[in-house]
Amino acid sequence: MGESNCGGTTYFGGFTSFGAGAVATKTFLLDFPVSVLNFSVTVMKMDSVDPGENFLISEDSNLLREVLDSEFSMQSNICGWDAVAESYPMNVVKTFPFFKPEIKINLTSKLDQAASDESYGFREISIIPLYDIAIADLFGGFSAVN
Ligand SMILES: [Ca+2]
Ligand SMILES: [Ca+2]
Repeated sequence: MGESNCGGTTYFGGFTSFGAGAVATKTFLLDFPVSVLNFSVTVMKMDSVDPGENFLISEDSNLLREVLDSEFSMQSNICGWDAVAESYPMNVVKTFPFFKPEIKINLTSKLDQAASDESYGFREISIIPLYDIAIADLFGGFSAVN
């Protein structure tokens, strides 16, 4: 899988790169105990994605978020072979409980045609740990300093 350009912005995947059956997977190590994660990724629908051909974000085999093709604020035929080179990225955010030392992210879609006909591109993945600690535990750990 490679990169593509859409409206002057470089995306991972996208036109001629991420079509039917494409899966992007990466495991991120978390070097500290985490109880809640905030995951975000910027997604761009490209060319002529058909209704219901949604973008899927999973943690291992657990679906975190199904991004509907209709959620994108754009028309069809953006950044395809004969298409308008404009960019309408959408930031997708999901916060969820998480208790493992690493997280395997899978990005795929319900596209059923070649990447030269319909595709999704993505960029700017972030994984932010959120500590779900009771306030009593948090302040209980401090020592008094005069
Ligand atoms: Ca299709
Ligand atoms: Ca097309």
